[in-house]
Amino acid sequence: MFNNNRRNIILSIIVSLLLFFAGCGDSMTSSGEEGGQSASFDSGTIGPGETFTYTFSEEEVVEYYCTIHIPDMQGQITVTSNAKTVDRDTVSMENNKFVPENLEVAPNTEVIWINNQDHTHDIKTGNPSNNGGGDDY
Ligand SMILES: [Cu+2]
Repeated sequence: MFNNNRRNIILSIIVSLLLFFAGCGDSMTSSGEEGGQSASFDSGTIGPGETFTYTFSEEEVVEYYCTIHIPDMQGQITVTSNAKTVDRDTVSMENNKFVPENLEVAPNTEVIWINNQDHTHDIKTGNPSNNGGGDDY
């Protein structure tokens, strides 16, 4: 009986992980773009004053949005070797916007998002308008 309990817990963890990875694969294939974005992340909840960082390695345009405040809160990171090389660059979250909305960085730049508001945000790669045909939920 004890073993059964434990097995159920392990099973539910495995199922959760599978669902998580299935969700990732789905959002990548449903982007519909040639090659898609190689950068892919989901920050989870970012509370007031909290930050999220991600280092972009490949030259590409990465679209992202806040799942709580779509469609208003969207941004993109343009990774290009034409951009000035800095170790780290910053995007501020204020007035339910990403500022700047389009940030140009050189490859291997660490971008840090700072939540400067008194409520939570999150950051997820992709474009919500591309999810129309998806069946994520
Ligand atoms: Cu938000």
